[in-house]
Amino acid sequence: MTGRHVVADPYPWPWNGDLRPANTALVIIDMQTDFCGKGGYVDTMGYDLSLTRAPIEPIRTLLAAMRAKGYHIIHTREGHRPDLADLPANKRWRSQRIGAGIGDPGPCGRILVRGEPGWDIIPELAPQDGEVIIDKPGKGSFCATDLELILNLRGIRNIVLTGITTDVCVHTTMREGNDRGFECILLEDCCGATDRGNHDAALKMIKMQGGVFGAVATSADFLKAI
Ligand code: C5J
Repeated sequence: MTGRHVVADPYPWPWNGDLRPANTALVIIDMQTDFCGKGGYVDTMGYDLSLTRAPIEPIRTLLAAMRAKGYHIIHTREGHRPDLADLPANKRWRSQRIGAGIGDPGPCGRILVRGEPGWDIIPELAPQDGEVIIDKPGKGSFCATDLELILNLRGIRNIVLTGITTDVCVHTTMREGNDRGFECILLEDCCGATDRGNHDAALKMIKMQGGVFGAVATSADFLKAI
């Protein structure tokens, strides 16, 4: 086996050993107050914030190392236009049904609305000047965004997935990226879900069929490889 590989499950990643800063992006998904901060969307729904906050420190360490080595860094934010023109009625209805209406006022401003305090990326993982930020109205980062164009223009082939939540926006983005031919890896300690069982199930799904969506590793093994 030639090239550079991460010890990963179910195969040494990436498949072709071509792991370089120029062709690899760290994608940090939705590390926003709404998903891991007090008074945000996830907190309003009553889920355990310790689960979605768990990846903050591992991502911070990884981010510092990858910045230092010159890897592409991409952040995403889930959120909607203030006039809610990009919010599907059924998405709004479902959130209102459980008392966390997207677009409605909350302790961190209007829930999941662009420009509101809850929609901001948390200070610990704030983007630096020059890093790409993708604003997305959906769960997947490729849907109704320019992410694919940016990856292609930069010659990026490998995507390192981190962020929250493992089973929703991270998984959807991994599936979208994989279908587009990108080589994806999810770093398990750099992700979190609102339910531990869902986090574990999401990791298991990736590993089926020889790596149906890519591979899974720890950030420690990833850092060793780079
Ligand atoms: C959710 C996300 N769970 N960022 N969004 O609604 O995973």
